[in-house]
Amino acid sequence: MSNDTGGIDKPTPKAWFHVPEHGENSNVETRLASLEGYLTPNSRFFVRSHNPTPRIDASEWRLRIHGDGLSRALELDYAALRAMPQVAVTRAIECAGNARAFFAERYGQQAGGAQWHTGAIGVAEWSGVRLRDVLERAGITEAARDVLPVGLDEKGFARPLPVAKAMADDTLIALTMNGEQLPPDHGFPARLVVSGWLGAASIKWLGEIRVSTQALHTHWNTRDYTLAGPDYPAQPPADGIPITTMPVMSVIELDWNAELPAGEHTLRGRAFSGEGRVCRVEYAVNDAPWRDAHLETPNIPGAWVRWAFRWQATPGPHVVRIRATDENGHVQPESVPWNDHGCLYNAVIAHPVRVG
Ligand SMILES: Nc1nc2c(c(=O)[nH]1)N[C@H]1C(S)=C(S)[C@@H](COP(=O)(O)O)O[C@H]1N2
Ligand SMILES: [Mo]
Repeated sequence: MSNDTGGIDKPTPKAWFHVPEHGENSNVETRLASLEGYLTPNSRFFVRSHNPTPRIDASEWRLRIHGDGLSRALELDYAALRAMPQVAVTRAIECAGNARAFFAERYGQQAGGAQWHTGAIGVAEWSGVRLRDVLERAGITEAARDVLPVGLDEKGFARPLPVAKAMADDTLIALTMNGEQLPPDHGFPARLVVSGWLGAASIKWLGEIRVSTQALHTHWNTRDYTLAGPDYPAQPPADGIPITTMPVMSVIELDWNAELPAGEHTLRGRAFSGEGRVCRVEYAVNDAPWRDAHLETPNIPGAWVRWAFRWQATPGPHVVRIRATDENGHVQPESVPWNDHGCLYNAVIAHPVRVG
């Protein structure tokens, strides 16, 4: 292993990944400067796991679907899922804690958790079975309220979602990622993909789905992955507001404190907004006024859009700022109020660049 990432199965070379400070050893963020095409290759996709990657034998594996919101319990094996109609979607998965490190910069105090910069996001083409198709096969009833997918990793990571989101067209039990069998680190043999929601909704190594007529609560929608702190009301039993969709945000394909030669450069990056679509990206270098960056195609809702601008770089230190706006008029703010878990940091970031 080239980094201290012993819980992860795939190689994590420094050319492709950063290891965030104070992370567990099953966390790596994508080095955005290493991205090339629209999709994040599986080999470079960030990994955020609360437990080491489990080794699961697909031939022994079963998905158990049960609960009082169903007419019948169901057990599906890998072959049965593969035999059902397969659907493909291109969607982002972004950790709710992406960019958490910037709370420390702004408030002089670290929010608890891995100190991610902006690389805890990736976009892939996922294919598999609609969760809705499975729930309908189990005879989901009118009274069903919450759906709890449970992971097979050591401590059984599990976070509920409401029936409406579970039944959405693009909520998948994914079996493939960018045309390959799901890699072990990303949830083999099956993971949920919950479009536009925080990454923690997209349960990996799925083993069980419980459908309840009651509101469901786990550690992961009450004590963590909530907006909690002085500016946020508690929503008992949660210590704050349980996080659902991800806000508008942009990232730049440059390392922190990147060094560039003087001369003309094309600076590139990506912008995204939960379930929606980004329609404008602006940039400002140092104190210059905001100007529009060029948006490329494709621009898939729930995934991201690539942006670019030309920059005549003169020697010295510079600061590059990027600001995205989505189709609903949401703009990246100048600041984000403190929250104890350091989630949803989507403020404009002053990115330092040194030109030699
Ligand atoms: N079973 C299980 N699913 C999980 C997790 C986990 O620790 N265990 N981590 C979640 C979190 S917090 C995120 S951000 C995404 C990360 O997905 P990735 O590792 O494929 O990038 O997976 C989610 N699904
Ligand atoms: Mo996450």
